[in-house]
Amino acid sequence: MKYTRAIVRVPGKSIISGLSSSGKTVPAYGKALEQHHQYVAALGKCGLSVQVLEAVEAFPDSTFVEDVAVLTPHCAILTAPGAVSRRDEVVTIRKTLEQHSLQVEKIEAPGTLEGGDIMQIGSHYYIGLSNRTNHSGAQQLIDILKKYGMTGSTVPVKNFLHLKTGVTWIGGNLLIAANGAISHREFRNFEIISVPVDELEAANCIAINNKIMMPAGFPQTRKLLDRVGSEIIEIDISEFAKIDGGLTCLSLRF
Ligand code: CIR
Repeated sequence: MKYTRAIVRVPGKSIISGLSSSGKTVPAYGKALEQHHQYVAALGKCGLSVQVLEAVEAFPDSTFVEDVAVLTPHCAILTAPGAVSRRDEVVTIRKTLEQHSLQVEKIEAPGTLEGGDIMQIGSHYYIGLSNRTNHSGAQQLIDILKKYGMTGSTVPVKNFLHLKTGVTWIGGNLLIAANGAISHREFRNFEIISVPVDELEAANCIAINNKIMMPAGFPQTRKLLDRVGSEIIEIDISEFAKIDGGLTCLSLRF
C-alpha cells in the first residue's frame, strides 16, 4: 500500500505532564519540539505530505495522534482511549479527518481502544488487547472493518503499553519484535527480527514506502535492519520515549 499523507500534532508545553509508566522522567519541551520537527522532515523524506496540527495544551498526550484514530483506505475510526485523561482528545481530531474526506466511524463506550494497539498488515488489522483496549472496543473495530471488506483479529498484549510498543510490521513478511511480545500463534507465518533485550524500544518502527524509520540510539538493531535492504532513517525521539511514546504514535499515516 502506498501512503501519501500523514497527520501530526505539535507537542504542547503540557507534554511535561504526559502519562508516564515510570513517572521518573520528564520530557524537555524545547528538545521535544526540535525532535518533532525532525520527525516531520523524515515523514516528508518518505514521500508523505504532512499536515501539522497545532498543539492542544489541554491534552498533555495529544502529540500522540496515532491513539485517537485508526485510518484505513476506506474509512477513519475515532477511537475511545482507555486512558481517562485522553478520552476527550478524540474530539480534537474529528474535523481534520472529515476535511480529508474520510468516512468517519466511532468506537463507543463501554468499548475502549487506542490506535497504538492496532497493527495493520494489508487489509488485516491485528488488535492488541491491552490495559487501553478492551474486548468490546476490539469487537466494534472488527465489525466496522468487516463492513468495508477488511478483517481484524485480537492478540493479547502483556508486558507492553500497546501492541505496537512490542511489535511492528517492517514490510513484506517481516515483523520486528521485542522478546516476549508475540508468542501468539497469529504471527506464526511471519519472519520475526528480535530486538536485543537492551534495545526493546527499537521494536517500534515505521515501514513506509520502502523505507524504514527507526528510533535513534539502538546500534545492534540498526545492524539487523541494515540486512533487510530498505533505506533506514534514524530519528531521535528521546523526549517522547520518556513518557512511553514511540515513533508510530506520533503520526497518522494514510
Ligand atoms: C500515554 O501513556 O498514553 C502516552 N504517554 C504515550 C502514548 C504512546 N502511544 C503509542 O504508543 N501509540
